[in-house]
Amino acid sequence: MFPFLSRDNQRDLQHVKDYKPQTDGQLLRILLHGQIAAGKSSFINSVQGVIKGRVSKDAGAANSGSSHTKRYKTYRIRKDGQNTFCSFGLNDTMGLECNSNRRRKVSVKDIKRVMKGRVRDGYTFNPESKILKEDRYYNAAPTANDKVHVLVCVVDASRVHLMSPKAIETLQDIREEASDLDIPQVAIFTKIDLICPEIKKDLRNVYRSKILKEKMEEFSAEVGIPIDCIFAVKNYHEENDFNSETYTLILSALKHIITFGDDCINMGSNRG
Ligand SMILES: Nc1nc2c(ncn2[C@@H]2O[C@H](COP(=O)(O)OP(=O)(O)O)[C@@H](O)[C@H]2O)c(=O)[nH]1
Ligand SMILES: [Mg+2]
Repeated sequence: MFPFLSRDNQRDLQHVKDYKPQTDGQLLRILLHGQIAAGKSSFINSVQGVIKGRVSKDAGAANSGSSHTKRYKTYRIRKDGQNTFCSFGLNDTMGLECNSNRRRKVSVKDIKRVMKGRVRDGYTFNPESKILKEDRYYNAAPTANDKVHVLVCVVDASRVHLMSPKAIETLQDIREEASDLDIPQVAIFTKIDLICPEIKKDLRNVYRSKILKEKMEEFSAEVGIPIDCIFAVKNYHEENDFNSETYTLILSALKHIITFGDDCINMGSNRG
């Protein structure tokens, strides 16, 4: 365990590790999407580091230099010293390309199928075509465990102002598809250390930063994700990046994501 953990951190960490959906054996599935290099793989690494209490890049998802996740994979996190896994899993999608209409549509369709649980682990995304029903990784009969329970849009805070109208439209489309499926949506702003010298100096300034607040408000208005569903993090990125502040932000974002996902699971089971 990291030596800097506060009592609150320890309590929240235990909460996240102990989390169990009401139904036995149910997995809470968190789906990350967003543009290439937004920090999706790094966020998975950060979450793994937070839970495991240590950082090791090779244990996680991000390999420096490779930003293109093509294969669909569920990342489960083993609880330390135990042979059990946390009750949530993270999935990463191939980074969205928003340069041409054709690609855009395919991405949205594939993400919709992923949300419905129709894509099995191991599927290699193809930007030229959506998954076919004949594909061996196509899941014709998804169970509650295959479906996505919370959708997380990962946003590079340092480049959010550069997003093209098409990119924004794609995010709106994905958000609407998720709404149709009753899947809650949140956003995570990464790389906040790059946008504001005050934040870089001290991450505790995150709540005081005007620059960050403006960026979040603008994104919220454009994409339609409420401001209180947007969380800021600085990912584990370089050695010694973990300290009390980075840790607290990541753990807090994870805790909220799990709460949203749990609501979705309960809603589904109530509906029968
Ligand atoms: N400074 C900083 N760099 C980050 C942060 N998150 C990710 N990165 C870097 O951004 C690059 C792309 O991240 P990656 O996780 O591979 O993006 P992905 O394509 O969305 O999976 C990598 O070089 C990361 O080290 C962050 O919070 N702060
Ligand atoms: Mg990646």
